[in-house]
Amino acid sequence: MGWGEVRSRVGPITQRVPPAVGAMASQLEGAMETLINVFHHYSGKEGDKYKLSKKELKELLQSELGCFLETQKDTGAVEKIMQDLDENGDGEVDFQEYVVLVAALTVACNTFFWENA
Ligand SMILES: [Ca+2]
Ligand SMILES: [Ca+2]
Repeated sequence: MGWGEVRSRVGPITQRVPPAVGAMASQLEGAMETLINVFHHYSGKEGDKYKLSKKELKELLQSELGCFLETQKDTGAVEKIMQDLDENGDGEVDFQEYVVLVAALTVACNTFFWENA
C-alpha cells in the first residue's frame, strides 16, 4: 500500500481533527511554547542561530524581563547575568542555559508573590 493510498484512507478522519492543534494547548504547554519562541526570536538575530550572544541576551532581558531585572540602569548587570548563565564558558547562552535563568526567576517570583501575600 503506497503513501498516497494511506493518505486517501485517513484523509476523511484527519480532516475532522481541528487544524490548529496549538489552540488546544494547556496553559502550561502554551507557556513552554512561549519560552521557546522568545528564545529563538532573539537568538536568531546574529551569529549562531541557536545561541544568545551578549547583545541578544541584553535585548531579551530588556524587552522581556525589564520589570524583573534592573538591566536598564545597571550596565554591569547583563555582564554578570551572562557570566552566571554561561556554564560551558563559550561566551554565549544556549537554550539550556536560558531555561536555567527562566527557572531561577520563576522561583524568585514565586517566593516574592507567595511570601509577601
Ligand atoms: Ca545568536
Ligand atoms: Ca554557553
